[in-house]
Amino acid sequence: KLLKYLVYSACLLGYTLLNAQSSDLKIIPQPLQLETTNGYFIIQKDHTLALDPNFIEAEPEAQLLKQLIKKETDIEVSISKAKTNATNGITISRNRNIRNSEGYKLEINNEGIHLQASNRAGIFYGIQTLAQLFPVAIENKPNNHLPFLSIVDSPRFEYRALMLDPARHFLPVEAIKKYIDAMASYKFNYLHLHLTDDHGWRIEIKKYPLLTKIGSVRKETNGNGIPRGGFYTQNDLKAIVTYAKSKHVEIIPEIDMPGHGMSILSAYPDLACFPRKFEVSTIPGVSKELLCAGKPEVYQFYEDVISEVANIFPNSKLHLGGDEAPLDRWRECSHCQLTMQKNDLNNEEKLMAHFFSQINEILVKFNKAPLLWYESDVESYPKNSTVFLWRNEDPDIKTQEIKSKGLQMINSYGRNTYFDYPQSKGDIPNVKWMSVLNLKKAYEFDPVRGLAENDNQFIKGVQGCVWGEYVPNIERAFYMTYPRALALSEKAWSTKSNWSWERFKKKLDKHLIKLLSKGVKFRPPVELYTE
Ligand code: TNX
Repeated sequence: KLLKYLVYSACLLGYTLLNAQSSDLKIIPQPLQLETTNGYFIIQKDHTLALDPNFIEAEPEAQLLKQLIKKETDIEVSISKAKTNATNGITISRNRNIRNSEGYKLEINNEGIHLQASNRAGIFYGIQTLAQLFPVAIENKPNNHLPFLSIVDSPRFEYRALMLDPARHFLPVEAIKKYIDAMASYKFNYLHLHLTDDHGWRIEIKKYPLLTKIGSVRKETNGNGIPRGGFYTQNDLKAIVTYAKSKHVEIIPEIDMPGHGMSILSAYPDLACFPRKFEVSTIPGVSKELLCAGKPEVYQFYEDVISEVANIFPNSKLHLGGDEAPLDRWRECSHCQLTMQKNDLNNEEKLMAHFFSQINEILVKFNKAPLLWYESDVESYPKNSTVFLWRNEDPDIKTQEIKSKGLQMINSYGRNTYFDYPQSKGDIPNVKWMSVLNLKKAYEFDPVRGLAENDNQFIKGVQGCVWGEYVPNIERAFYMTYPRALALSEKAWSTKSNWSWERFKKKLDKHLIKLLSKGVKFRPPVELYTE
């Protein structure tokens, strides 16, 4: 395995040296506007970093920039917050004319490095761009020389997400933080955590201690020899939220309902339509067991859970899952039939719509809007829902369906964004049903599916999903995420006119080396270097 890795690295290095002449700046995602001129600004010991006194809240970003410069050049610049007219050196200033709250301007000229934004997030993203301008060792350039340029940049989409699945395989807090570090440098701003599933319940809920006591533990391993189990305390999750915020990433928790709930039923079997002994699932697949839409205690359970979840995650979004919930049990159950009669519903699909409208009433109390995996057989979703396109069915038909229902959409179309799928044949032994999703296919993704600008406003963004059935640890999660997430970042942030597979390929080498230097082990995209 090591040998294979060394061979890959050697290919990479060879390719890099061949490309070292390229004057491309290799920024991923590609900025909106980028102009370059000849020359370099040289960072020197006596330079200061002047932070606009009207922009004092950007002090954490100023510190970040100071650390970046120290790491890349070993030069320690001092931060000054006094009003100054100095233009020589490094400046961070507020520019309220930059309308997009994540947008920024970055100028590097013979006077210095000048970064402007209207909000902290913009400064943060400007710094991420700047970080990519420092050379990697094999480029053989002095590390304190930054090329003259002018960048005006802002994101194409407001929602740019990756998803991890610690429900299938638990991932420790430190692992999640490391994941956040890497994604933030590519301007992703949401991390969706799939916290509950058949295979494990991962959030401490004080009112229902058995959820973690029983529901987070698996009886057996899944053939990989690694015992399954683990959960986050509420303080763990709060620490993740705070950490993510410092990187301008918002955590979206998912409580998957009414299906994918074997871990709940193993702890509280009375929440099923037909209580019996249930067990936390050990093999991948879709279960027929749902929480019972006809039992009032189910809604009480969700209200209690959501109230604790709302206290941990302050943001306004809660993912309710809603995927893969076969209706068999509801069809057979007298509680459900009664509920249907009482509410004048004539089929179980309407009961599903009723279920989500009940849950949405709870959400309203806690000031949350629902996110859901889109299923066309669900009669309707609450009006304020944002749904995720995901199934490998005709995506254009689904997109139109979502549009006609007046819902907002996130594009996480499986064949382009499911990073649990293999990057080459045989990458996931014994799993035949997943299609191969290589880097090129990830780059072919069109989030708005060719719709015209005036027709695609309901599409709010994109998400790459690293489902966890075959992802036992964070190393594997990184291997599956990169470099495909670099392709996705360009689809999430850059406008269509700035997409170019040929240029992306040329930019890649520098990023792979940067990722390695951060300890992120990706899958080498060998097919690019051998074809
Ligand atoms: C479908 S996508 C699922 C997940 C699996 C994934 C595997 C979705 C909403 N549900 O439960 O992990 O496929 O690719």
